[in-house]
Amino acid sequence: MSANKELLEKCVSQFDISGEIKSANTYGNGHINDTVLVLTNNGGIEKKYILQRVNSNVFKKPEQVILNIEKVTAFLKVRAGSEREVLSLIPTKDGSTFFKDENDDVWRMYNFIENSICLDIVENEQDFYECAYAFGKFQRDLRHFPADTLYETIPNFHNTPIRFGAFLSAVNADKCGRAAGIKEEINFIKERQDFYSCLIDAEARGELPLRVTHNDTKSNNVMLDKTTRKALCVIDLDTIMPGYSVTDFGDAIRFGASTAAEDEKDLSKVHFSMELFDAYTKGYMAGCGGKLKPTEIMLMPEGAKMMTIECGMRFLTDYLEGDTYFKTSYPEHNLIRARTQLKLVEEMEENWDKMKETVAKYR
Ligand code: ADP
Ligand code: GN1
Ligand code: MG
Repeated sequence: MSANKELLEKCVSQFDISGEIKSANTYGNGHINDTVLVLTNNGGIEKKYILQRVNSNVFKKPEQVILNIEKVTAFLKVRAGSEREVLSLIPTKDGSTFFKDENDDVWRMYNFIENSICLDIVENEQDFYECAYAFGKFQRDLRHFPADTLYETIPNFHNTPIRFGAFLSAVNADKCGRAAGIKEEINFIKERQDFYSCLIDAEARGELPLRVTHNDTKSNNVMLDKTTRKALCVIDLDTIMPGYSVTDFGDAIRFGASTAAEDEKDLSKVHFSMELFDAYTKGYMAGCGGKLKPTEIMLMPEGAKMMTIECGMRFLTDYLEGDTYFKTSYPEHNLIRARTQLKLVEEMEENWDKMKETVAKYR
């Protein structure tokens, strides 16, 4: 999937940036898009940009992804204190917000958030609090954004019953002959099927409002200031769509409240941390600034468990279908990722009462 040098140079040259291009190299640890760090030199002043090829296998209408981002970043810019607090699309020389190459792939460029870091593994509670605050504030800042103007860039993205249906189809088709080797994981997911509609049911009862949500709230989608480690900017805006606050909360927990990486092979290192859960809950509530309904706050543990088991079934579905969705580095990568998710689900179930007490404490 990585672009050749010639194509990269062509793409970079489309955008309205000044100075000589010093380098353009693959960057970051995302599972979806191709990300390139572009370094320029303008009379001795170096400047960085982020160039990305939108994954057209995942986003079937990439132009709609860019249109959503245009609207949301313009809305957030008015509320931001500085240019490090919001992504800005750099226009092309002919004034467009993206460039379409000869393969019909869509490329976009962003300002680089300077002197910042993002966390592939959360090392302490304070950093996680900051990530939570950033996503909570994002929710609060967008609460008056007109949700009906957004395209649904991936339909039913966090609709777990539909994800479960896709998982069952992949098990039945068993395209790569991998199902026999993962019976235990398949049973784990099937045993919990009564749970998968609980958020949709809560929405139907009026307990869970639809909001503008980020839908991919991993800690490596928040930039923190390198020195102060305070939250600066929420990135990876491709999946902004109407959704539930509890799934934004939950996706962050599944990724960040683990004591190990998402693809840790040694499951004895993978634990659900109640300390990190507590820190994130506190930070998210503070960031949201009291704008959540009590009923949705009480459903946050369900959001965490739902996102974790949903992600587990998504990784397993991709494993069964031959690894066509998530980027993988070795043949069992999606299976390894799925196993960490299922381990976390088990430990969330063991800690269920404590999770409920924690969210009640901060309500
Ligand atoms: P993906 O959808 O593949 O996860 P992201 O948009 O999250 O792509 O980008 C991948 C990584 O690139 C991020 O985790 C972050 O490290 C880095 N990155 C992306 N955008 C920026 C930016 N504007 N400034 C600094 N780093 C960025
Ligand atoms: C993908 O793009 P990235 O790496 O931030 C995926 C998320 C998954 C995540 C699992 C568009 O996120 O939904 O939760 O991997 N993004 C998309 O790590 O499918
Ligand atoms: Mg990302």
